[in-house]
Amino acid sequence: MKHYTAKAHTNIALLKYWGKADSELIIPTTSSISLTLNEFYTQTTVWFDSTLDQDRVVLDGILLSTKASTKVVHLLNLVRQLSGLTSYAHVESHNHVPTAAGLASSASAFAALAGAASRASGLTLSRQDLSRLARRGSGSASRSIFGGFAQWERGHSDLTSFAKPIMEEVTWPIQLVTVLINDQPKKVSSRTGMQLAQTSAPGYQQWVADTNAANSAALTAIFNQDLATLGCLAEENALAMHALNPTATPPFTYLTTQSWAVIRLAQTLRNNKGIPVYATMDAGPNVKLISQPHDTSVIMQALHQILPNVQTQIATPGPGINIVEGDTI
Ligand code: 2P0
Repeated sequence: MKHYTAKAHTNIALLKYWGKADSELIIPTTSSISLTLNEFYTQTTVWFDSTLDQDRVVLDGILLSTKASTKVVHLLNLVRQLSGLTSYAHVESHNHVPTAAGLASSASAFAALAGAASRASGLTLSRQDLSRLARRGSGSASRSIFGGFAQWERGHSDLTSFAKPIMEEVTWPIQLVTVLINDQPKKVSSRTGMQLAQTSAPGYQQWVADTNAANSAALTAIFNQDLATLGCLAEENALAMHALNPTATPPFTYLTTQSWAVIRLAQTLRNNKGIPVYATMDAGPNVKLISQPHDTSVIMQALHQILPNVQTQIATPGPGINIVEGDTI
């Protein structure tokens, strides 16, 4: 059967998804807002093959075990249900989200898989339906269908929970400086972490209410190209999310002493030098600094003063998913 290849970029949430109203369908408790990044992406080719007796998933040249491919097979099963196809599939995926970039690849991976697998099965889904399908692989993947700023509306059912574009062409200067914090603590997966926070952190419902309320303010800030308001909303939301985790049972945290030093640095650069730089953090210790390209050298200088050998990666707004027939894009 025909081969299809999809390229999807990863995204960073400015207002976070941290908990599920329905864990089977991956319906979130909050609407979230993200920025898709140009520099980091996954490229995936899928073709169905009636001679296979199971799905065959190759990631960066390595054939995955049945256990390691569980989430991929789950998404392929949904594609088979939707298309009526019964064959198994070949999946060949290349991640251009280096572990060293400190960014999660599940958003780009499941968006690319949903795109390539749906087209290879004969389906031609709208971007909205593609977002719904990607969501079933990993929640944040719903947002990687779109470029630039996107909003995942939490909705209340499989049909109503999907991402939509806010501003796909970002013409104002915004970048993300990822600060790589190396002394990574023992890892709690985001799936486990969000479940622990949701089921046992006393302030969880307040965080949900605040995040949902912040969505409309963030939309206005994006339309107004207002980095200061957007950055403050993002930093507040990330800090509040990370404040839940140590109050969960059992308590946990993703942030280290070095993460806190970088968060404080952003606050100091703002308060003492008037530089618009705002921190956001996901399910790990790395801090991402939302900032303007214009301020890169001041930020780097300040960073290297507190963490002399720290590594950084700069990312800018990127495009939505691209799907083509064949093996390359
Ligand atoms: C986000 N994160 O909004 C949040 C902020 C991490 C912190 O989405 O369980 O891999 O597969 O739906 O999408 C990471 O969680 O979780 C995530 P699942 P996912 O980007």
